[in-house]
Amino acid sequence: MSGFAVWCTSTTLGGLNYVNNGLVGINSNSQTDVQLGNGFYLKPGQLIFHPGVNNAHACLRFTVPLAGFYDVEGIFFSPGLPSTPNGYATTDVHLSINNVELRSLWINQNSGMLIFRQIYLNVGDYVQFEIGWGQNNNYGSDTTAANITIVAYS
Ligand SMILES: [Ca+2]
Repeated sequence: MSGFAVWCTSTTLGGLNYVNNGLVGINSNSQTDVQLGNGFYLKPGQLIFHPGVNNAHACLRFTVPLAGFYDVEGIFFSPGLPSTPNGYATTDVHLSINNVELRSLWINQNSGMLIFRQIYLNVGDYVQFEIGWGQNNNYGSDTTAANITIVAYS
């Protein structure tokens, strides 16, 4: 699948790293959609993450470069058509700052969002979105798209 960049840890219990520990991926094409079989359907620049077997959480982390007020917004949804395996992710998504969870939600064939406005953050704080395997306790077909926006007030 060309144009699809994947990040995962190099630690493995045996087998594929992205299966054991989850993954973060992005359609790195700026002009072209990426499609995998009848599953993923990712617009240019679309970010996704996927939990690992045994509920290993994949995470997206932003480390604060400058102290100040920020708006943090994340929108999450299944990246496939409803009739395809990746059209019904069953996951749990968590938002934390410095390992303190602020909010979480379930994704079950739907979409959800986490929004926090005007949060004061210090240099080096980290804002983290994590994904787990959801209510069905299975990581299969759990690819979840993430549209995350973090904006600083000047
Ligand atoms: Ca699941």
